[in-house]
Amino acid sequence: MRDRLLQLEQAAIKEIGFVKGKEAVIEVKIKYLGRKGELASLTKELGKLPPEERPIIGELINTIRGRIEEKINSLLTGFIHAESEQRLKTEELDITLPGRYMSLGKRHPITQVMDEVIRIFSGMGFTVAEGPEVETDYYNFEALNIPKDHPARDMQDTFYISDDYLLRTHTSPVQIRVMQTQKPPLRVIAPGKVYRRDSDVTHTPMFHQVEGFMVDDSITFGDLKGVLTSFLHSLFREDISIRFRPSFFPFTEPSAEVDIQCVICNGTGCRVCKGSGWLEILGAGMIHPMVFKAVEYNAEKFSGFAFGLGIERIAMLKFGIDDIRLFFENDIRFLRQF
Ligand code: FA5
Repeated sequence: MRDRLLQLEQAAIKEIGFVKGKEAVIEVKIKYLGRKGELASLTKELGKLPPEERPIIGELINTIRGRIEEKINSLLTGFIHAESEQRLKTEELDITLPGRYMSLGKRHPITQVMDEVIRIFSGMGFTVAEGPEVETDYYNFEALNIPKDHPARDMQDTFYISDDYLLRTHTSPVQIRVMQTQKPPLRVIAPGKVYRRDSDVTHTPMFHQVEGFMVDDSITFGDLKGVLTSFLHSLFREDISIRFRPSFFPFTEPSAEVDIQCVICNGTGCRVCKGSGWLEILGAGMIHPMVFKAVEYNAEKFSGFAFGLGIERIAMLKFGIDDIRLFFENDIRFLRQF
């Protein structure tokens, strides 16, 4: 048995000496050391030996297995190393090749302007409130001093869902919702989507407004002008041309609209400003006593101003866009510019 084991070792070592590649080494390993290999079949014969010889031969088998294994493993490591050296030499990395372009998403220009507006008002101490886009007739009109037969309902072409429910036409209903639940002093903005049956170069059926209002015991029209002027100076630039124009809203008295000089034509007149040289961006005024009555505020004690600005119009002026509908066509070539 001892001789046969030593012969097996010699044969294995001789064979290992001739192998030329990784696969061949693995084959030799399986042939001699595998579960059904030659060493395993000799091991099976251990049981036929006299008991006193078994541990001696058993130990010899282990030693031979160790020696063959050591030779095979060192050969295998050599082949693996040589193979990787070879790959390093042939597979060169060309670091001058251009990388794969990963295009990064960007915030939509309307979101950018919205975030900027919220940032500026937050800096002036305004908090943010939200309200539902599907509103009741009461919040969108009645509580804002626009009863059912009021001609002002025609100012905002409404998408009705039923007699009582509609898509809000402005963010002003949020004024009512906030004043019903909070007491003055209040300094609140309410950003969101609004809907009207409207479509041309300066009107879209869905657009964004930011409502703002301030209520305390001695708020004046001067505060309204001061807050809005300082907001517009931060949003555009200090020397932007602004004008306050008298207007009418049933929920404010007195009321005004604010225009900004048209940047598309520099005030000379174009299709965007309809030849006027100005673009209207917001409506505003002192909160009407009837609105205070609807939310059970004492109009003798409190006064306040409110405004509602159109985000798309501001974005048109900021980025020099001459058709509001471009913001919603989702043409990637247009959106990539911002
Ligand atoms: C209102 O919606 C009033 N709720 C604003 C207000 C609030 C007045 C608080 C007084 C007190 P108006 O309908 O003018 O007002 O709209 C406000 C702004 O929204 C406009 O100045 C304009 O910038 C923008 N806007 C109006 N209609 C559209 C439209 N279809 N598409 C895009 N922007 C619009």
